[in-house]
Amino acid sequence: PFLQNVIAHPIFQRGEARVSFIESHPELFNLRIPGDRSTRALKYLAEVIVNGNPEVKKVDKTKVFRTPIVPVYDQYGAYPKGNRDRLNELGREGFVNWLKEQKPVLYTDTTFRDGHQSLLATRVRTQDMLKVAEGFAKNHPELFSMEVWGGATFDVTMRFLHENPWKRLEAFREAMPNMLLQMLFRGSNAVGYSAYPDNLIEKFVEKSWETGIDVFRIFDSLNWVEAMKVSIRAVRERTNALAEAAICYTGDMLNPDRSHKYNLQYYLDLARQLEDEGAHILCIKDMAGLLKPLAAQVLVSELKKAVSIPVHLHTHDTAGIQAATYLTAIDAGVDVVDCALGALSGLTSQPNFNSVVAMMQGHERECPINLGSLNAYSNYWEDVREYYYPFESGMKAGNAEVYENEIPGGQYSNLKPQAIATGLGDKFEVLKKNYVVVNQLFGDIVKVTPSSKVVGDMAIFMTANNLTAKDVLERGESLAFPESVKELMKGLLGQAPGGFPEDIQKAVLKGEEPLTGRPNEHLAPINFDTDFDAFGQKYPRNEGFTDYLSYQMYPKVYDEYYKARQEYGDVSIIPTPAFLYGLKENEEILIQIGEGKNILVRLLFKSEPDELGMRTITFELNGQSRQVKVRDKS
Ligand code: 3PY
Ligand code: ZN
Repeated sequence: PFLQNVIAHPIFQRGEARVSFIESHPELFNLRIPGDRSTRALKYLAEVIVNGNPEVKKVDKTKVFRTPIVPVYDQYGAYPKGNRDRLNELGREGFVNWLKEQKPVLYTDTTFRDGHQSLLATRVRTQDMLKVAEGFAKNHPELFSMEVWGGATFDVTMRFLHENPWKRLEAFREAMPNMLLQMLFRGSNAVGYSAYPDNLIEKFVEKSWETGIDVFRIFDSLNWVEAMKVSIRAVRERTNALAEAAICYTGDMLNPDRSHKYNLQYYLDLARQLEDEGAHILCIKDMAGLLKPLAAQVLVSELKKAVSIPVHLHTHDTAGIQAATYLTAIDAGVDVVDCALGALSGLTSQPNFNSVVAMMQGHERECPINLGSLNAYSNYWEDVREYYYPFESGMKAGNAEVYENEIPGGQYSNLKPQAIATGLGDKFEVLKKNYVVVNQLFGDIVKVTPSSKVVGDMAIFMTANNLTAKDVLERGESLAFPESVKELMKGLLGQAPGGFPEDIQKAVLKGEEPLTGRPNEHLAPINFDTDFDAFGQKYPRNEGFTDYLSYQMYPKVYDEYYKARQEYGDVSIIPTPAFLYGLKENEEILIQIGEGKNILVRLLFKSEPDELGMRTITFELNGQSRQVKVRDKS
C-alpha cells in the first residue's frame, strides 16, 4: 500500500519527486489496511452502544424513525445546465450582467448550511445531505445557488461529527457539478472566531475555491469594510468565484428611536464602499431577522439605485413574518432571496422555500419551480430531522421579542442550551434582557458571529454574577471579564462604527491600550512550507494541505478530530441513527465502506461488564461473528 501511495502521488506522477519527497509527505503513510475500515467502524459502534454518543444528552428509547424517501431522479442522465455552467460560460462580469437582467426572482437554498445551523445546532451529517444532493441538482438546476459550507458548519463538522469538512465540500462538488455552491465567510475571521494572518485568509479562500466554492458570501461582524478587503481581493484575484460582500442589517431602520446609527444612509454608504472594493454581488445579511417588510421595501429600492451590482437578501424567520419581507423586497427589485426547504425552515431558520414559491405564483417576478418536487424534498427532510431530535431548540413559535433583543438566528437557538449548561436555565429571561444591556454597553454594535458570541458571553457573565450595567462600569477594576470581551475591547475583532465607548473599554482593559488598525496586521504571515512540514511531523496520517488549514483554524478541535479519526476511521459512513444512538439488539445496518463495498452489521449481544468494567459487544459482520471490548464508563 505504501508503494501504491507513492506511485499515485501527483508530485511523483509529475516526475518532481526529490530526495525529501517521502519525508515531507506524511500522507504517503496513510496506508489502507484491508478490513481496517470495518474494524474501526465496529469499534465506534461498540463505543456508542456501551457509552452513548457524548453529544446526545437525552435518548428517547421509544422513538421509531421512519425511512426518509429520496425523491426520484434520473440517476444515469446528464445534469441539466445550471448557474455554474453559466458562470463558466459567461465569466464573472458576464454572469453578473446576466443576473441583473433576470426578471424572475432567483433563490438560494440554505438547507445544507444555515437551515440546519439555525434549527439543529449545525448537526446534520454529510450523508443525509448527500443522499439528496445529486437528485436536487438534477431536478432543480434553476436555483441561483446552494449554500453548503462555511459559518459554523466548518468546526461543528470536525468537533461533533468527527468528519472532514473539506471532504464534505468535495462530495457536494461532485454531486452538484451544475450548481453554484456558496459558502459563508467571516472576513478576517474566515470560518473561525478570531483574526487570522492575511496570508492564511488568502490561502483558505484559494483552497475553498479549488475544492468547490463558487460564491463567497463575505461579511464582517462589526460591518467594518477594512476587515473585508483582504478576502474580497483574494476571491477576485486568486479564484474565478464570485465575491458577494454583505452588509449586516441591525436595529430598525424606519424607527426613529432605533435608527440614529444604523439608518438608510449608513447602509447605502456601506454598500457603495463594498462595490468600490470589487464585490460582484451585494448581500443584505439580516442574521437576526430584523428587517421588517416596510423597511425592506425602502432599503432594497434605495440600494438598487445606489449600487449597480445585484442584491441578494438573507434573513431569518425568528419573528415569523419574513415571507412578507421577501414580498416587499421582490417588489422593490431584489435579485435573489435565501430560503430553506419547508421542513428545515421557519423560526430561527430561513423562510419556507416551498411556501415562498407558492406565494410567488402569479406574481410578475415568479420564477417557475416545481412545487410538488420541492414538497417531496421537504418530506425527506421532515423524516431526516427526526434523527436529530436531541438538537432541537424547543422553540415552538415565532417570537417578536427578537426585535428587542436582536439575537441572531443561529445564536438564539443555542443560547438556551448554553444558559442551561452554565446553570442559568431558570434565568433565561434575565439573560435575554442582559443581552440588550450589553449591546448598549458596547455602543450598539452589529451582532453576528463572532461579535454576537462576545455579547452572549458578557450577558451570561452579568447574569451569573447578578451585575447591572452600572456595576460593570463602576466595579470594572475588580471584575474578571470573559476573555472574548477583553479581546473585543482590545480591538482584536476590529473596529465598530464610531468606536467602542471609552467607559466600558477602560473598565475591561484596565489601562491596557487598545489596537487601532486591523488586528490581522499585527499577525506575522505564516511560512506555509516549514509550517506544513511541522504539521506533518505532528500529524503524520493527515489528509494533506486542507487538513493543515483545518488545524490552523482550530488547532485543538483538529487535534481531537485527528485522534478520533485514528481510532474510529471515517465515521461519516455510519448511518445517522446508529451514529447517534448505537444499535439495538438484533438491529442490522448496511455500511458503505468504500466504492461499491458494503458491510452488513448486526448487533448480537452486549455482555455485562467484567471485573475490569469491560463489556464485550458481539456483532455479526457479513455473517461472521466479531467481538469488540469496550470500557463501560457509567
Ligand atoms: C455564521 O457566521 O455562522 C453565521 O451564520 C452568521 O450569521
Ligand atoms: Zn443566516
